Amino acid sequence: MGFSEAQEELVLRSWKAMKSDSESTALKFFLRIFEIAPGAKQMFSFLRDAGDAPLEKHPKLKAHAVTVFVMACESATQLRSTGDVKVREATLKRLGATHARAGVADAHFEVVKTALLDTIRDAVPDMWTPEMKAAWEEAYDQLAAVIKEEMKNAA
Ligand code: HEM
Ligand code: ISQ
Repeated sequence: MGFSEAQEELVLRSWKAMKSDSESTALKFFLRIFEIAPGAKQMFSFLRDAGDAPLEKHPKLKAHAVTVFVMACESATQLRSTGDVKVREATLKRLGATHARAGVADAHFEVVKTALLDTIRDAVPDMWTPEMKAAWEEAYDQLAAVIKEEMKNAA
Protein backbone atom coordinates (compact mmCIF):
# COMPACT_ATOMS: atom_id res chain seq x y z
CA MET A 1 0.00 0.00 0.00
CA GLY A 2 1.24 3.50 -0.78
CA PHE A 3 1.84 6.14 1.80
CA SER A 4 -0.18 9.30 1.32
CA GLU A 5 0.94 12.86 1.77
CA ALA A 6 -1.50 13.14 4.68
CA GLN A 7 0.10 10.11 6.36
CA GLU A 8 3.57 11.51 5.93
CA GLU A 9 2.39 14.78 7.42
CA LEU A 10 0.98 12.99 10.49
CA VAL A 11 4.21 11.12 11.13
CA LEU A 12 6.36 14.22 10.65
CA ARG A 13 4.11 16.42 12.77
CA SER A 14 4.17 14.03 15.72
CA TRP A 15 7.91 13.44 15.28
CA LYS A 16 8.60 17.18 15.43
CA ALA A 17 6.55 17.46 18.61
CA MET A 18 8.47 14.58 20.21
CA LYS A 19 11.92 15.60 18.98
CA SER A 20 12.80 18.07 21.73
CA ASP A 21 12.13 15.36 24.27
CA SER A 22 13.32 12.42 22.19
CA GLU A 23 15.68 11.02 24.81
CA SER A 24 13.10 10.55 27.52
CA THR A 25 10.50 9.44 24.99
CA ALA A 26 12.94 6.88 23.62
CA LEU A 27 13.60 5.63 27.14
CA LYS A 28 9.88 5.16 27.73
CA PHE A 29 9.69 3.28 24.44
CA PHE A 30 12.39 0.90 25.58
CA LEU A 31 10.87 0.36 29.03
CA ARG A 32 7.50 -0.30 27.40
CA ILE A 33 9.05 -3.07 25.29
CA PHE A 34 10.18 -4.82 28.49
CA GLU A 35 6.85 -4.25 30.22
CA ILE A 36 5.18 -6.17 27.41
CA ALA A 37 7.95 -8.76 27.01
CA PRO A 38 10.28 -8.93 30.05
CA GLY A 39 12.20 -11.83 28.50
CA ALA A 40 13.39 -9.65 25.62
CA LYS A 41 15.93 -8.03 27.96
CA GLN A 42 18.21 -11.03 27.54
CA MET A 43 18.51 -10.34 23.82
CA PHE A 44 20.34 -7.04 24.23
CA SER A 45 24.06 -7.60 24.76
CA PHE A 46 24.55 -4.16 26.26
CA LEU A 47 21.93 -4.96 28.91
CA ARG A 48 23.33 -8.39 29.68
CA ASP A 49 26.68 -6.70 30.31
CA ALA A 50 25.09 -4.08 32.53
CA GLY A 51 24.33 -6.48 35.38
CA ASP A 52 21.85 -4.95 37.82
CA ALA A 53 22.44 -1.33 36.86
CA PRO A 54 19.11 0.47 36.50
CA LEU A 55 17.92 0.64 32.89
CA GLU A 56 17.25 4.35 32.93
CA LYS A 57 20.91 5.02 33.72
CA HIS A 58 22.18 2.97 30.83
CA PRO A 59 24.38 5.10 28.54
CA LYS A 60 23.76 3.26 25.25
CA LEU A 61 20.11 2.69 25.69
CA LYS A 62 18.69 6.11 24.90
CA ALA A 63 20.86 6.54 21.84
CA HIS A 64 19.75 3.14 20.55
CA ALA A 65 16.10 3.86 21.14
CA VAL A 66 16.34 7.27 19.43
CA THR A 67 17.90 5.58 16.40
CA VAL A 68 14.97 3.20 16.11
CA PHE A 69 12.52 6.11 16.37
CA VAL A 70 14.34 8.15 13.74
CA MET A 71 14.49 5.18 11.38
CA ALA A 72 10.74 4.66 11.55
CA CYS A 73 10.19 8.34 10.85
CA GLU A 74 12.66 8.51 7.97
CA SER A 75 11.25 5.42 6.37
CA ALA A 76 7.85 7.13 6.44
CA THR A 77 9.27 10.02 4.44
CA GLN A 78 10.76 7.66 1.89
CA LEU A 79 7.57 5.72 1.56
CA ARG A 80 5.96 8.91 0.44
CA SER A 81 8.62 9.91 -2.08
CA THR A 82 9.49 6.51 -3.52
CA GLY A 83 6.69 4.15 -2.49
CA ASP A 84 9.38 1.94 -1.06
CA VAL A 85 11.56 1.72 2.03
CA LYS A 86 15.11 2.64 1.21
CA VAL A 87 17.49 1.86 3.99
CA ARG A 88 21.10 2.07 2.94
CA GLU A 89 22.21 -1.32 1.69
CA ALA A 90 25.05 -1.59 4.21
CA THR A 91 22.78 -0.50 7.06
CA LEU A 92 20.16 -3.02 6.07
CA LYS A 93 22.70 -5.85 5.89
CA ARG A 94 23.91 -4.96 9.35
CA LEU A 95 20.34 -4.75 10.71
CA GLY A 96 19.50 -8.14 9.22
CA ALA A 97 22.60 -9.71 10.73
CA THR A 98 22.21 -8.07 14.17
CA HIS A 99 18.59 -9.08 14.53
CA ALA A 100 19.08 -12.59 13.20
CA ARG A 101 21.99 -13.14 15.58
CA ALA A 102 19.99 -11.81 18.53
CA GLY A 103 17.25 -14.36 17.77
CA VAL A 104 14.51 -11.81 17.05
CA ALA A 105 11.24 -13.48 15.95
CA ASP A 106 8.14 -12.13 14.19
CA ALA A 107 6.28 -11.88 17.51
CA HIS A 108 8.96 -9.50 18.78
CA PHE A 109 8.26 -7.16 15.90
CA GLU A 110 4.64 -6.97 17.10
CA VAL A 111 5.81 -6.19 20.64
CA VAL A 112 8.07 -3.40 19.43
CA LYS A 113 5.29 -2.04 17.24
CA THR A 114 2.83 -1.93 20.14
CA ALA A 115 5.45 -0.30 22.37
CA LEU A 116 6.20 2.30 19.68
CA LEU A 117 2.52 3.17 19.17
CA ASP A 118 1.83 3.33 22.94
CA THR A 119 4.82 5.61 23.41
CA ILE A 120 3.79 8.04 20.68
CA ARG A 121 0.22 8.10 21.95
CA ASP A 122 1.45 9.01 25.44
CA ALA A 123 3.93 11.58 24.10
CA VAL A 124 1.45 13.49 21.94
CA PRO A 125 -1.98 12.71 23.44
CA ASP A 126 -3.57 15.85 21.96
CA MET A 127 -2.51 14.95 18.42
CA TRP A 128 -3.22 11.25 18.60
CA THR A 129 -5.95 10.01 16.23
CA PRO A 130 -6.75 6.70 14.53
CA GLU A 131 -5.28 8.20 11.34
CA MET A 132 -2.01 9.04 13.06
CA LYS A 133 -1.85 5.55 14.52
CA ALA A 134 -2.44 4.01 11.09
CA ALA A 135 0.28 6.16 9.53
CA TRP A 136 2.90 5.10 12.10
CA GLU A 137 1.79 1.49 11.80
CA GLU A 138 2.22 1.57 8.06
CA ALA A 139 5.67 3.15 8.31
CA TYR A 140 6.77 0.64 10.95
CA ASP A 141 5.35 -2.39 9.11
CA GLN A 142 7.16 -1.49 5.91
CA LEU A 143 10.44 -0.99 7.72
CA ALA A 144 9.96 -4.22 9.69
CA ALA A 145 9.26 -6.07 6.43
CA VAL A 146 12.59 -5.12 4.85
CA ILE A 147 14.47 -5.98 8.05
CA LYS A 148 12.71 -9.38 8.27
CA GLU A 149 13.56 -10.09 4.64
CA GLU A 150 17.20 -9.26 5.29
CA MET A 151 17.19 -11.48 8.39
CA LYS A 152 16.27 -14.44 6.17
CA ASN A 153 19.24 -13.67 3.94
CA ALA A 154 21.49 -13.39 6.96
CA ALA A 155 20.33 -16.69 8.50
C1 HEM B 1 19.81 -3.65 17.46
C2 HEM B 1 16.69 -1.01 14.85
C3 HEM B 1 13.23 -4.30 15.68
C4 HEM B 1 16.04 -6.26 19.10
C5 HEM B 1 19.27 -2.65 16.67
C6 HEM B 1 20.00 -1.55 16.14
C7 HEM B 1 19.12 -0.80 15.40
C8 HEM B 1 17.84 -1.44 15.48
C9 HEM B 1 19.42 0.47 14.62
C10 HEM B 1 21.49 -1.24 16.37
C11 HEM B 1 22.40 -2.28 15.78
C12 HEM B 1 22.43 -2.28 14.28
O1 HEM B 1 22.34 -1.21 13.68
O2 HEM B 1 22.56 -3.37 13.70
C13 HEM B 1 15.49 -1.71 14.79
C14 HEM B 1 14.35 -1.34 13.98
C15 HEM B 1 13.38 -2.28 14.21
C16 HEM B 1 13.91 -3.22 15.17
C17 HEM B 1 14.29 -0.12 13.07
C18 HEM B 1 11.98 -2.41 13.65
C19 HEM B 1 11.48 -1.79 12.61
C20 HEM B 1 13.67 -5.11 16.72
C21 HEM B 1 12.89 -6.11 17.37
C22 HEM B 1 13.67 -6.63 18.37
C23 HEM B 1 14.95 -5.98 18.31
C24 HEM B 1 11.47 -6.49 17.01
C25 HEM B 1 13.28 -7.70 19.37
C26 HEM B 1 12.96 -7.41 20.62
C27 HEM B 1 17.33 -5.80 18.88
C28 HEM B 1 18.51 -6.34 19.53
C29 HEM B 1 19.60 -5.60 19.05
C30 HEM B 1 19.05 -4.60 18.12
C31 HEM B 1 18.54 -7.49 20.51
C32 HEM B 1 21.06 -5.81 19.39
C33 HEM B 1 21.44 -5.04 20.61
C34 HEM B 1 22.83 -5.40 21.02
O3 HEM B 1 22.99 -6.50 21.56
O4 HEM B 1 23.74 -4.60 20.77
N1 HEM B 1 17.95 -2.56 16.27
N2 HEM B 1 15.19 -2.84 15.49
N3 HEM B 1 14.91 -5.04 17.31
N4 HEM B 1 17.69 -4.77 18.04
FE1 HEM B 1 16.44 -3.79 16.81
C1 ISQ C 1 16.77 -2.00 19.06
N1 ISQ C 1 15.89 -2.58 18.28
C2 ISQ C 1 14.60 -2.37 18.48
C3 ISQ C 1 14.12 -1.56 19.47
C4 ISQ C 1 15.03 -0.93 20.29
C5 ISQ C 1 14.62 -0.07 21.31
C6 ISQ C 1 15.53 0.53 22.10
C7 ISQ C 1 16.87 0.31 21.93
C8 ISQ C 1 17.29 -0.53 20.94
C9 ISQ C 1 16.37 -1.15 20.09
